[in-house]
Amino acid sequence: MERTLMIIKPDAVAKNAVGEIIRRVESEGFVLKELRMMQFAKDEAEEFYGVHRDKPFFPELITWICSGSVIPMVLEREDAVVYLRGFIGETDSTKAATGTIRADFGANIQSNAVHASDSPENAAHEIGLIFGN
Ligand code: 3AN
Repeated sequence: MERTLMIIKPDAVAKNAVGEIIRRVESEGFVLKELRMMQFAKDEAEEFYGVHRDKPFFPELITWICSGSVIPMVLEREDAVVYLRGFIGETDSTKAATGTIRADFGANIQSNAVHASDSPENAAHEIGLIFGN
């Protein structure tokens, strides 16, 4: 069994899509291990998205992710990291495959409904940042 971090982002929370997104991941065999509702402070968001610090979209990303409530959760399943990344669809919601969470609930490359860790190492790091060790 492997654990990954998923975050329901401000756009999807504002759309009342939380229940449907959790229903979909549970239907795929993910087991919910931790869950909270929070709003990122600027310094927390900058740490969380630290790998993107030098990207042109970084300031806008930080402002946006701090703009409303988010719902991070730890999900457990066999092959959780790779499976969830495939299941949510690609980063840009306008390009994500039909029926994926990002296609159904996101709008574009920034407002893309959910975050999912991209490696087991990053999952452990991100889970630690949000839920402690
Ligand atoms: P993913 O979330 O699929 O791993 P990353 O790590 O490349 O994608 O990007 C992290 C977040 O940064 C994305 N979820 C998105 O909200 C934002 N982002 C990525 N690329 C862009 C971009 N070109 N313009 C605006 N926001 C972006």
